[in-house]
Amino acid sequence: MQMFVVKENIDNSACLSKVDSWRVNGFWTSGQRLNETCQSSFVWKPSNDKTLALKFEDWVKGDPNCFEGREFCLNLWGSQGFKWVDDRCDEQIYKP
Ligand SMILES: [Ca+2]
Repeated sequence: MQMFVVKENIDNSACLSKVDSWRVNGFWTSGQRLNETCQSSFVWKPSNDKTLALKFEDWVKGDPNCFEGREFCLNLWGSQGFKWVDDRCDEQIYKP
């Protein structure tokens, strides 16, 4: 499984173009809540010492919902057109 690490602020069409070229069903990105609390905003974290503000958002309707108070990571969900979903960071989304 690949991780889509956003290293610079790109627009949504560039993001989706990259995703589509990989032909996968979904994967994690470097998007995370700034802190592990549901009130914390999402940012891109290309490394432990760097954060980037989101310049666009493309959430699935109803997300981010921080379900059960444990969804701190951002993935692109294939069955939802690679829109964004917040999910548990330990969730295994790759199913061979
Ligand atoms: Ca969610």
